[in-house]
Amino acid sequence: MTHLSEICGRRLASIILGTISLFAPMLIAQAVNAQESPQKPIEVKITARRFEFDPHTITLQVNRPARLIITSEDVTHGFAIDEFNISARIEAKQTKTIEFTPDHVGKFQIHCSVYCGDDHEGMLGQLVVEKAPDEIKDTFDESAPGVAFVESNGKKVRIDTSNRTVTEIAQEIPPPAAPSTPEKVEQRKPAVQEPYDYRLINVPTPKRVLRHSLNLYFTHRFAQPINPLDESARLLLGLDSFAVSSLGVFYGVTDKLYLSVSRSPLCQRGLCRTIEVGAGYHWLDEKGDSPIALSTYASVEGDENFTRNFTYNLQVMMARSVTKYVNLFFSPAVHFNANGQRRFDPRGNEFFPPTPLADAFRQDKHAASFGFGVNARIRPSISLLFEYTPRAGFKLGRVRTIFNSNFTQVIGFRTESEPEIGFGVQKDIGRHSFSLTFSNTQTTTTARYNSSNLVLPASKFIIGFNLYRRFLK
Ligand SMILES: [Cu+2]
Repeated sequence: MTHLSEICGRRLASIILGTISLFAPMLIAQAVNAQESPQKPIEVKITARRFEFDPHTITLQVNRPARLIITSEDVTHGFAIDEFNISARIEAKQTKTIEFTPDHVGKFQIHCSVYCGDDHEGMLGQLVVEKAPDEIKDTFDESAPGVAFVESNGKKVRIDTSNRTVTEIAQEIPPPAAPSTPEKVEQRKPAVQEPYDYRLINVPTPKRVLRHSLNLYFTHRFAQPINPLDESARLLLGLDSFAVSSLGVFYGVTDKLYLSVSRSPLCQRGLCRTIEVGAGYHWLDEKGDSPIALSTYASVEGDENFTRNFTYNLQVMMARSVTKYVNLFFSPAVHFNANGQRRFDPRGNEFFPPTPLADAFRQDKHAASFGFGVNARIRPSISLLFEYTPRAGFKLGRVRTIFNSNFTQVIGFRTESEPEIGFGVQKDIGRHSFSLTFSNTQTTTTARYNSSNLVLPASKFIIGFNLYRRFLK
């Protein structure tokens, strides 16, 4: 009896020893690992270049320190993971090391936080934080004496000392850890950046105004038509002539809603210092379900620094790409009170001798405009622009006096006006865009860009430029 139990005991001991020797290397490795982890972080090398992170996805372990060694291959980039308050700047061709310990499991977006070019918004990566691998677990079967389970790295072994067997058990339907740790997939879709600017020459586009971005635009229109050249050459093609400069800002309240204010000195009969205040809403992007990009805009213009002669504009801006490089635009608008207070009609007392006939000459009070446009990207940062804006209702132009045959008496009036036409070339440089423009209008506010008191036919364009600059974002 004693002998037998001795033999049994020896066998039991040898089985356990054998099993332990089987798992010992793992145990030791695990122990070393556990000891090392506080000092030795997981090291990941990442390359940042326009417009990607390489590798795109990095995997770390929760509660295990990590060291990210990020090198920029070209220009200055940012490396940001909002959930872990990481935001680093990697100077051009430099390397930066970030150390941190992810404290929760999940998938998180990595994004570039320093503007680096046209497709900056799409410069994204992903951080996956996983659970640490399972440690060795051993349990005894309470109901069957002499039976033990050893579990490591997803493998489970059953050791039965009564019949001296070691069997690997297929994991019972693994109680999925998923419900207990719902992985938060944070995929913030970057706002789409359309391949065109906020205006062609004058016609506005449905380009999205980025949330919390402040945008500045500056337009400049000279007065002297380029044609005829023998006249304009003396004035450097008009560059020496009297010019009209307008300045505006707009701010993205959200990725859809924006507010704008601009000031333009010119409307008609000299200066009228118009201030335009408006709000726009970006409804649709061309990607996804919608065949077009669509924004709407409403504004009020008031002369003499927003104190009188108010005009109310409602506008819809639409765009559609026809190829990867060409976009078509249509931006119709209505301009209520565009000739309110009869302010563009002639007055009898402006003539000598006073001409009561002038008081009877009335132009329409309201106006509508239909801005058509196209842009064509011919180089990665250069686009050609064209637009055409016919109008209905009141057309700002020039009121001509009609005399009798021997020029002694005014017998009537007529309005001369031309639809707005413009073309230009646009160059984008980072957050700037610059357009050299040729158009037959000098005015740039919504009620006036589509017409001008210059009354220039298409053969007599003036030079101008538009300048956009995005701040804060
Ligand atoms: Cu960037």
